[in-house]
Amino acid sequence: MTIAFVGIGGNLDDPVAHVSQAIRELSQLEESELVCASKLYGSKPVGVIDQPDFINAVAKLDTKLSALALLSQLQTIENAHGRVRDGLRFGPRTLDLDLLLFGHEIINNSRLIVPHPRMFERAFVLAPLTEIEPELHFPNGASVQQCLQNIEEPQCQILE
Ligand code: ROI
Repeated sequence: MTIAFVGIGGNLDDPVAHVSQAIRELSQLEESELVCASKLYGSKPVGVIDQPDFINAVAKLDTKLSALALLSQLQTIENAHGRVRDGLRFGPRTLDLDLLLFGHEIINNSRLIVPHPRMFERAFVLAPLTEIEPELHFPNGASVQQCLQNIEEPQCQILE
């Protein structure tokens, strides 16, 4: 079994519903258990800023799947949520599931890079990750809390 962390985000068509539903779907994945999920966070768009605010969360899974098999399952869930890959890489989406961490593995192939290369500077990943795993250290030794503190404008809040 491997502990995996999945980043969840969306900013179209009732994103609270999409993210909540995605967490329920992650709890039903084959050969996997949902250990816990963070609360939902509201966040300002990072990257392409001219788009609606996002809802974000992070889930912790304990899985027997390989990293690539888990990635395929995550893409199946994204597609079921009507995710359209229309070429706008950082544009709005109903549901985005990112495999952030897979045990202590470092993976770099044409389908998958783990740890997720942009997670270290994204408060919308680090804040929910800190909530559920405050003592986490990444494969490079950096701590999740330290990375979060290094971000100047987190712009990410627990949804009331
Ligand atoms: N910004 C926020 N706040 N949350 C996201 O999930 C998110 N996802 C993305 C981009 C467009 C980079 N920005 C985001 O893919």
